[in-house]
Amino acid sequence: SKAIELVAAALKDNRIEAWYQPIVRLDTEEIVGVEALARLRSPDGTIIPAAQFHEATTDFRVASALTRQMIRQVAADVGQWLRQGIPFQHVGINLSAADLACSDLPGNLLEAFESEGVSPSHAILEVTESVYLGGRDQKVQKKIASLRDAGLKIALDDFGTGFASLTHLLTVPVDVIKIDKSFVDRLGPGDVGRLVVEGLLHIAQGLGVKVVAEGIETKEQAEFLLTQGCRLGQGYHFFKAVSPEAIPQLLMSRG
Ligand code: G
Ligand code: G
Ligand code: MN
Ligand code: NA
Repeated sequence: SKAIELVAAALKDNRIEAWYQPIVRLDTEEIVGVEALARLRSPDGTIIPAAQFHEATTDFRVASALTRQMIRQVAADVGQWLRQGIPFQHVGINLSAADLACSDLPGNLLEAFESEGVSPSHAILEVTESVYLGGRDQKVQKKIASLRDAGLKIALDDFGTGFASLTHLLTVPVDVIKIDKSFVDRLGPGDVGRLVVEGLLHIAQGLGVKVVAEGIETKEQAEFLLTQGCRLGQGYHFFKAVSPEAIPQLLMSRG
């Protein structure tokens, strides 16, 4: 497809970049982490968001190469920030189905981080249900276990949008749940989103799992989430993804 060719060409020419969206404490708006988001620089210099080439992650070869490039970039950026003395905590890295099914993760991630002198405990792997593929697969279970043994954390991304979200809480060791934007969009009185968020926060609290609400676009959403006990969030109300060059100053002033 067009997206696959676009990404394959960009990988070849080194035109895939990691940009970073801050994750904040909803009470103080302090930045507690960032999510790495792939951006494609087209030959004319324009930045293309992942939404426009996301389909490429269905091609296992291109998807593995994309993740490898993102991991290398993230490790290099975080290494630089830490050496500069920036108060850096966590970076979320989005995985594709290919990464747990067939690529050499965790090996390449641990290698990339080690070569930049970055502890893997700074990384949170964001896996969606489709990435996890049910979680009963022995190979996938073993990879997740060895990643966690190495100090990485696991976040369930787009939580609530799959067919078996709750089942995943039984089968995957989870450190963070990311509530999908589709629920955050529907927090009005009596809205289903509100009920889902309330229920999820209750479940997460019982499990001792952190919750991040995604796609927060208004002050009202942020305030409602906070009153419900959701402590962390991300979204355009706070920050869009920014280039790596913008991160040190953001973390120095808001970290
Ligand atoms: O950044 P944006 O809103 O355009 O992202 C659109 C989609 O692409 C989201 O589902 C996001 O999780 C996904 N995405 C962004 N960056 C990456 C990446 O580095 N790897 C993978 N596999 N998915 C990504
Ligand atoms: O699937 P995932 O949760 O990784 O997707 C994250 C994507 O959502 C990113 O590509 C990011 O650009 C986008 N995003 C982040 N915050 C907002 C927001 O407040 N509004 C909208 N529309 N998109 C957002
Ligand atoms: Mn994500
Ligand atoms: Na999401």
